[in-house]
Amino acid sequence: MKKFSILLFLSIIPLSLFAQGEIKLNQLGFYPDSPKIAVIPGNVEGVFQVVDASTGDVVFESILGVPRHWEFSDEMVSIANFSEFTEPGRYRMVHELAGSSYEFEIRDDIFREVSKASIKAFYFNRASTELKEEHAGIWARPKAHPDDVVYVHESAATEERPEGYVFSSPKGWYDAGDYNKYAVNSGISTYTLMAAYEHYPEYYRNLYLNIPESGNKQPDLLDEIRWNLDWLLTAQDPNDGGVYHKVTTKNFAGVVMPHEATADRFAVMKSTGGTLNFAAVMATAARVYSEYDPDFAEEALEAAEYAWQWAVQNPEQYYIQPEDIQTGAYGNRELSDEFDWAAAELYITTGNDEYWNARNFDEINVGVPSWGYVRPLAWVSLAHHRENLTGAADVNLIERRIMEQGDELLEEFHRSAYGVTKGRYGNSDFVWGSNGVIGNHSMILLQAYRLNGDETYLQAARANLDYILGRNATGYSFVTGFGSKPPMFPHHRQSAAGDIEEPVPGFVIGGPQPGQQDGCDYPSNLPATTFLDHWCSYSTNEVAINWNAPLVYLIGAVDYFSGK
Ligand code: G3I
Ligand code: 9MR
Repeated sequence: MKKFSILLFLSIIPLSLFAQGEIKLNQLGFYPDSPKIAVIPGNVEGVFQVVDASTGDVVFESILGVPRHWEFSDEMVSIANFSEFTEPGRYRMVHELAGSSYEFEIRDDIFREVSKASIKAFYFNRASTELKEEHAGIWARPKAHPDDVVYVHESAATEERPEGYVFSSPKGWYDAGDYNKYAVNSGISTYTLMAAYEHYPEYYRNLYLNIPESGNKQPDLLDEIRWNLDWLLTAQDPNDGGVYHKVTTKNFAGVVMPHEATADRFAVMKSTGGTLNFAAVMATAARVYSEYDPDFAEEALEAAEYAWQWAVQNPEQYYIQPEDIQTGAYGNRELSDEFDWAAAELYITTGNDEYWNARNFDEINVGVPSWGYVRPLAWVSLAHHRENLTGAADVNLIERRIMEQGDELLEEFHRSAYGVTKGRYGNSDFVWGSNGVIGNHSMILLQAYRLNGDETYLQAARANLDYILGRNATGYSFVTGFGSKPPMFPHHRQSAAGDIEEPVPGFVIGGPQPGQQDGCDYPSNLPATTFLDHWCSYSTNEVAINWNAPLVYLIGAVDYFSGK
């Protein structure tokens, strides 16, 4: 009967009403046992169906929730909840007026491939190496940016290393769609990947990424991270411990492949921000690599303490972009959070109370991490290590702080018409890199889940992953190569130059935000829909390591807790 009625309405409703993709859901799909939510725009009500993708048979039917307004896209939306349906398979969702969704799957390991790809994206952004076909497939490319000749820029000149001094600073990841390497943004990105390993080692020990180091004794994720740590170590001046803010060309390259971008590279200004990010990352690396590479761990800790000393002696070397340098600034004049984070990581790794006492942890709350606000990372690490801290730390306070932040986000999960936490902080959740923001919300939610085991925090994190993979107001899956409607024209030079049509997979693009700093012609001004899948749109459609890292963390955690 159900089958009959659906065929009947398919035949009588004009085709134009069936624009695929009006129904917003995770375009990959769902775990059998997890909540399954779709968002239906257009102020509609009534019955929705889940149909078998190949036969069209109705397999589940229920009633939409009451339409509600989502202020960030200024639309009325209803929730279709089909969590009760648990049968593995391929399906579509159908609603009489809203049409049909893209196909999706219900499967035990639904996010395994995207989990790997989100890490592999870092491999694709490696500087100083050829990407061989056996690892990179159709995205293979020649070696580029050896960075064995890097010039000290005037802004970084010292007696031992005057302007024009040449040193070698190879490896590392390209920051984003550009080809430069920035210490500040390396900080949160590298840390977040290490946190994924530190929190879920069993998951990552066996996750095979097919990178050149696969098969060595160390887990692939740690091999990938090491590529950037090796670069970062070279960005520290051995003469004083200070860290160059960036290794960069003077201007952004054109739309060319990496090996065609051959302009001179410069080490620009030592900064307190860059140096503190370095200290925090190296202190974390000293813990994370101690099992597989104790010598490296020791080297990392020494480098971290050296950097900390420089920062303490030079607390206000704010980055100022020199006139002849046009590339990313990552400038930041509020560094108390960088000091807190570096102190916390050094304290955890060394057990030395002096680091704890250097800061006032009693008074500060958590917040949401970003490249310019790293204090939450201190709390993430403190919470993970809370059983092994010295008496100086207040474990109850650490737990309370994480739970307060988790609860704040959870309020929005319950309130939001899209059922996500994005929007908790209003329009400021829709800034350049807004998909990184929701990734970082999720990272905090997952800490709350790890502390108290209440499934609601995990559900909220999974809902945020649904947002990234399609349950959002643009109807895109924001991860290249994944979903029915992924970005095809990201602001990623490697993807835009060359002859390969598909962009390099596994990258989350920055995401909608209304700033329009690139001056492209946008179809909308609203926070959640100002987005263009076009090269032009570097303010919404670029990729970046600090947005991919929380995606890695989120997918890995979800797959670890819910996947089979
Ligand atoms: O913090 C303010 C906030 O107070 C204000 O309400 C809001 C309103 O617009 O703006 C916020 O500042 C934004 C800032 O990012 C922090 O999110 C700026 O508008 C925005 O222009 C700025 O964008 C940064 C962008 O570079 C331009 O500088 C992004 O965060 C940053 O991720 C991005 O990074 C670039 C690198 O420079 C170069 N490599 C590519 C990378 C990704 O696009
Ligand atoms: O490609 C650059 C991108 O990586 C940066 O995030 C962005 C903002 O700094 O700038 C992009 O480069 C643009 C430059 O700023 C202005 N001219 C056009 C460039 C992109 O084609």
